[in-house]
Amino acid sequence: MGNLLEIENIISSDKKLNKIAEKVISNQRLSFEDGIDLFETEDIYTLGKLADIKKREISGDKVFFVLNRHVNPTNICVLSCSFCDFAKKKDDEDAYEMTVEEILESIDDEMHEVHMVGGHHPTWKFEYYEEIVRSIRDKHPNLHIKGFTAAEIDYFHRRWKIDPEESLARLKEAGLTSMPGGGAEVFSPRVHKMLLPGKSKASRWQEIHKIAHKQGIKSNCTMLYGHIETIEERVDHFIQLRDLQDETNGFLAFIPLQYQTGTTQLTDKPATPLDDLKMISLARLMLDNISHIKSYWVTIGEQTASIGLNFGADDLDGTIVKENIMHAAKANSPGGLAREKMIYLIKEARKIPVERDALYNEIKVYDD
Ligand code: V47
Repeated sequence: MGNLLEIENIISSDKKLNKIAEKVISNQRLSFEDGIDLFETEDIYTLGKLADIKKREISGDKVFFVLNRHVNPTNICVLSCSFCDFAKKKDDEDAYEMTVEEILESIDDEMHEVHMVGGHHPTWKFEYYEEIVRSIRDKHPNLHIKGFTAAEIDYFHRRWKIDPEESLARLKEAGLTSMPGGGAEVFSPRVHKMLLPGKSKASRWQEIHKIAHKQGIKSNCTMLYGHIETIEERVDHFIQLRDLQDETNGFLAFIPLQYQTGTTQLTDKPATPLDDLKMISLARLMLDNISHIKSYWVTIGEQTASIGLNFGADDLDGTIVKENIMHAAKANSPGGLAREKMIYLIKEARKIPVERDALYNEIKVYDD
């Protein structure tokens, strides 16, 4: 094996990393302890290189992006999660509610995906959400509608007694094609208890994704990092996601979401670019059964996101047009990126840009 590491030119001064490298090269699954060692390594270059080797095994030199639009129908939310700047109460000055017409106006035919998530509205009926999805589908039959976090699906049950089997089946019938990964936050019961009063438990998030996968609805998964969570809790989160994927094979992509301190200020030590790159690399190495890892420019900025494409990520997410959740928490990134900018960032990272739809069907390869 020593030889193989030499051929790949990945000999590190960190002996533990060399051991893990041997496992990666010979396609062995990484353990919890490996995950901790990877987080603790000071050799970020070898870590990135290993993750890039793994990435190339899965998607070659391709890096995906999608022409999409984020739609957040309302920011009114019954919850008060301590990390969230987006949620407002009905009487707040900046609370808003969108009509179906306003939502339709914000979508054009060039897009391939609508990403729709919103607050847990106290009085909007489930039927209104069905109407939104159906209206988008009727007006844009070729558009993929990725919508509703597991937390929203759980809320429909708690608020309207419509269980996830029924709400997901009805939303699918109305036109829903996949689900975003939000609401997972960090699975640790300790973190949930401290940050998410009233939000459904991690086990419920997992249960709802299982139900979606059973119904043929693919989904994404996420981790919100850089607040009060420990390294052990991060690695445990990865392993729980990997176990779930072994069971259902329904996850398309993992998105590391860097906590934006905004006004909630849960930490005075927000994640640094180095931490962002470690998260991307670890995701690629630990989640050996999830095809795509996003370098989410909205939370980590265009610069780090572009570097992330050489640290294991194979997806730059989308053009988005107008992002609300992270920008409510004062994210520094622009509200949206043009297609040309995404192609430029990917090419500059020496990768091949591939425009995709929400299910990773390739629309156009920019290999000129
Ligand atoms: O679940 C809320 C997060 C998530 C903050 O599936 C915050 O393709 C950082 O899930 N700082 C929603 N994050 C966004 C989301 C997502 C985004 C992009 C792509 C996909 C996908 C999913 O936003 C929430 C929560 O974890 N969030 N507040 C904050 N201050």
